[in-house]
Amino acid sequence: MNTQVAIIGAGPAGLLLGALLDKAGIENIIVERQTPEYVLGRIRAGILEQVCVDLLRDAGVGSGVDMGGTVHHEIDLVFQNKRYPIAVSQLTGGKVVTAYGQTEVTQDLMTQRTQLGLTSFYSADEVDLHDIESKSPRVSFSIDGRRQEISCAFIAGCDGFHGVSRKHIPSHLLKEFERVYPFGWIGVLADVPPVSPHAIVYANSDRGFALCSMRSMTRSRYYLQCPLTDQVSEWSDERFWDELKLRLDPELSAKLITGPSIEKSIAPLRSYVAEPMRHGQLFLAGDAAHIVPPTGAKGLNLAATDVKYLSEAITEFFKLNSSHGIDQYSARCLKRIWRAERFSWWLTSLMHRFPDTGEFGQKIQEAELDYLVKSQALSTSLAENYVGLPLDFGDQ
Ligand code: RFL
Ligand code: PHB
Repeated sequence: MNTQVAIIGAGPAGLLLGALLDKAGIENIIVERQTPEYVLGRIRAGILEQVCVDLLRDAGVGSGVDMGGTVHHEIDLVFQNKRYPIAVSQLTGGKVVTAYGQTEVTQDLMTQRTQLGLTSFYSADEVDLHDIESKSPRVSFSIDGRRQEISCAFIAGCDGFHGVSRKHIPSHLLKEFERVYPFGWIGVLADVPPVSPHAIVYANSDRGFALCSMRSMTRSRYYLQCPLTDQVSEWSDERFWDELKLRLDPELSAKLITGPSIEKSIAPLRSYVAEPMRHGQLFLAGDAAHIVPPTGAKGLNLAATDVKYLSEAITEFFKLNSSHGIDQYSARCLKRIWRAERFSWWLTSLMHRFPDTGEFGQKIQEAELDYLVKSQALSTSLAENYVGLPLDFGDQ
């Protein structure tokens, strides 16, 4: 098989890249290790920046988020049992975020890809990359035991943190930056109305962090900080709801509607960046190149901007015969990535209980939160990062 771009991974990064390239008239094939059902079953992101919503519209799948998304103008911070609204929209000249699930984004892109008749291989085993330093790289894989091969001009490694692509960058050329946090998040999805439908709630309690989010007016997503050693089986629904109530302010606790969970999982928290994001004809995008802890809701949004830059660069190469975009790709992405890494690390540090910082650490957090909600300068800093810094931030 021949194509212009072979995309490894059918998560949001791979699917969105495929859609944007197709719009620009560039052929692409996606190779995914899992089944479509498995990909859709992973419950992850829920908050989209405006830049991400605009990209979904550009890719031709805006109707899902336009009809099913809930626009948020505010986020709420809870500490010392009190809730403080941060008017992110007012503080950023009218910018908003939209609550719309990664599962829904993925489903919209998958449906469109099927309707357009674009080629995707799911359940691909032993995916391998070849000759990435040459002008004609290849991707090989097995479907039902039969070996297949794609020849292409570029390979996009959109295969997430545990994918194969990044491993093809020689280790002496790849610099990795990492911080692993000493706790995880247990998340529950339930068909109950969200306790706070118009603002995501981030709670710093002396029992640990809690987050109230949503997927729709009838489906909620909640998270609790938990020890990394915890197993999902140790968290009955009842234990989860009881603990969540203890970490929220009294008004929200009283309003919380509980019900049976439809999904429950534990995720570790990590900050990670791999530099550079290109080697030869291989380009990394999304979680394949970087991870942020989910506290700032930046992971999917960063994947979307990587893919925007990559689709522009590849289009420039094929349509204008210019390598400028592909040569700048890694540096252009990394500027935005490190800003989001800083913000996600800061919000994670501010909102969680750290086992080793004790009461001193908690007092410092409370002093900073108190300053944050009273200072227009610090609230504005939180707000402008939360809605997403402009694409041309710092370029003027
Ligand atoms: P994905 O989604 O991991 O997709 C990668 C795909 O590649 C496939 N794959 C392979 N395919 C072929 N060959 C191989 N060898 C392969 N190895 C892997 C995988 O099966 C998969 O289908 O990466 P992508 O596309 O870069 O997307 C990134 C996002 O998924 C991620 O950044 C976000 O989910 C992070 N995140 C959040 N981001 C936000 O912007 N807003 C949020 O509110 C938000 N909340 C979250 C989150 C992540 C979370 N977890 C579980 C880490 C909440 C949580 C709890
Ligand atoms: C989610 O809805 O899953 C979500 C929302 C906000 C975050 C992280 C996850 O910061």
